[in-house]
Amino acid sequence: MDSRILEIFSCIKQCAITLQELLQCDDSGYLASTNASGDTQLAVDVRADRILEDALLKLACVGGVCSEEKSSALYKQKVDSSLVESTFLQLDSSQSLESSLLIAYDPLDGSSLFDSNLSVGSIFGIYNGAFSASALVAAAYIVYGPRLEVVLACERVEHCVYSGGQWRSKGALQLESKGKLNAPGGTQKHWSKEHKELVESLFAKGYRLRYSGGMVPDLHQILCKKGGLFSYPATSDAPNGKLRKLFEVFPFAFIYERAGGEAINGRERLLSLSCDGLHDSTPCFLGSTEEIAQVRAIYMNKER
Ligand code: AHM
Ligand code: MG
Repeated sequence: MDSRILEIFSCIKQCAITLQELLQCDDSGYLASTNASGDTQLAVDVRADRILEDALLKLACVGGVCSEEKSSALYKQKVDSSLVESTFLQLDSSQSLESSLLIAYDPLDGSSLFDSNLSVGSIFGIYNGAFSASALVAAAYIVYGPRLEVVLACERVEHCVYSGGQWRSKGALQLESKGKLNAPGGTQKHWSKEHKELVESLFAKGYRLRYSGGMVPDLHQILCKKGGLFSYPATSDAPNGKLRKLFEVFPFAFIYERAGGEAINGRERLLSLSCDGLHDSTPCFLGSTEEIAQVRAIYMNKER
């Protein structure tokens, strides 16, 4: 594996320990501020964002970062790989470096679950030179649950658990062609007729509802149980879905494809989609191949 990606994975594992400690605090309060998507920020969202920004930008191989909590990307100047923070430039989001890895991350996904002590996560997409799906070369996520876990995807999808002060590999995660779990996101009264048909057809086939409201634990559960479907569709109140391409959807699409599954927007492969803005969102369906075939059958039939 590319040594730069190994270095980033190692940094993510180190940050996971720090962030897990941060989450032990009892501060589930909201701030007065909102992020670029208009979500009210928690104090822990902002603190997690800074911890990751500081750690990732210290790596010489990282040329820039952007996050769900930032309105624009932060790029290093091209001239020097040992930059200190004061020499970072904040540039327009359309600018990118040619030869450095860029990281898009969601520092604390599902943070609205934090006050009720449900699992939350962090998500990372590692992009080569530009924030676009075709430049995605690796992805990772952290799950803060009863255990601290990370999943790292490059050629394969490695599942690691923090135990006894050490990271241990639990081997590769691989999906079977069909599962039993159904995790349908979005407000039901805003679902389309096709989406209701899809969800009902899965339940009629015996699928079980497994939806926590946190995409990291929901998608992690499907991976660990080897199959199923996670969906966050277009809805009447959010025609482009809710989940953001760079920080959430593309990294998980990469992970699911590497694990033998598929990831589409209803018709097209998610990793073939363009991305015009840092905070663009898309409808998304991620799962094992049989469930994705059912999504295609229903959604593509709609267009005939
Ligand atoms: P966030 O990044 O603001 O936390 O929002 C993303 C989360 C996902 O983890 C989850 O799948 C989705 O929002 C849940 O949304 P909903 O409550 O509409 O089902
Ligand atoms: Mg998120």
